[in-house]
Amino acid sequence: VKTPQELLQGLSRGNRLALARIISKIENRSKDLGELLGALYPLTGTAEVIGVTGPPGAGKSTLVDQLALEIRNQGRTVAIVAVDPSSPFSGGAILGDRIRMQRHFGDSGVYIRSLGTRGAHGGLSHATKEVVMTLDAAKFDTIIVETAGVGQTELDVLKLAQTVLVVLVPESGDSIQVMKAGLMEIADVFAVNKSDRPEADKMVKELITMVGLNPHDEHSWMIPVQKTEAVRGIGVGEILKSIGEHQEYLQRSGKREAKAEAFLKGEVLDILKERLQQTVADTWKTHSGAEILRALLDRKMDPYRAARLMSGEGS
Ligand SMILES: Nc1nc2c(ncn2[C@@H]2O[C@H](COP(=O)(O)OP(=O)(O)OP(=O)(O)O)[C@@H](O)[C@H]2O)c(=O)[nH]1
Ligand SMILES: [Mg+2]
Repeated sequence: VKTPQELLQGLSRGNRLALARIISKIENRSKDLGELLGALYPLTGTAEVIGVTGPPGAGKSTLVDQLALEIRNQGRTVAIVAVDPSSPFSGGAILGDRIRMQRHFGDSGVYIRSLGTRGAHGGLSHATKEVVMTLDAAKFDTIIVETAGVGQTELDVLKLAQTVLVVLVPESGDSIQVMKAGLMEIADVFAVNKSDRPEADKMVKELITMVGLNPHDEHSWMIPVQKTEAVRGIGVGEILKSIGEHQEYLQRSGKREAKAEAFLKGEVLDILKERLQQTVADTWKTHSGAEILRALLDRKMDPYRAARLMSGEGS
């Protein structure tokens, strides 16, 4: 059994086994996780984190694989995290993962990991954030987080990304869907994939119009709309260029730090909530917890005072 310190040393040396061990600890909510992630935190903060979302079957995975190849061609390393709240599987169990790995076989500059609901006790989005933090500490230049849909878990996951790429297809259609799903609010770059199909140009035009209708001034980021044909690698370079430009924009405008700030505040709040929940659950089991509960039932105490007592604020 490796100590957290040994695991961290392994991680910084690029040891893939150490990386895999830490990720299993995250999934199993291992007891020394807090200590481990705490020690790991100072090593983070350098990775470019890209979120990718869009409707099922839009070609997200295909596009992400192409982006990974392009990133490798530029000499940078890349980690892909595929998050699927509907999948009970985790780790290397997903068939698609193995197929993906084969494309990058023997290339230690690419790391691919799926996360399903198995073992994600603290919530899948929480586990995903921790995995991304670990990959950041492992010094991957770019981390791509691919999510399956636009549910709450997915939106939560996308908060940790600096740049969000939304992948659409001409059929998924009408721009109204984009508005309804709130995609305009989260997108930093649009890809209109499967542009080999008719209607692609029409959709590009509609999206550009919609972007223009968004309130903006000369300092705003205008969401670029790019046509792609992921299966043939067409338009991939342009997407990567747009992502790079958005990263520069974040840096220049100070929004990168503002995003990090909002994210970290949320993190601390999440940790506090988790702890408070545990404290409250523990209190009910004690003698004074039972007394409080009796007093509540007898209307001799109100829930507000009970909460004050349990948070240690006194009466
Ligand atoms: N014609 C065409 N097919 C494509 C293109 N890109 C992807 N596909 C195909 O679309 C199907 C779905 O692609 P995926 O990459 O798995 O899509 P996804 O968005 O990751 O799907 P989920 O993860 O299941 O939501 C596959 O059969 C791809 O080969 C494209 O540009 N043109
Ligand atoms: Mg996919």
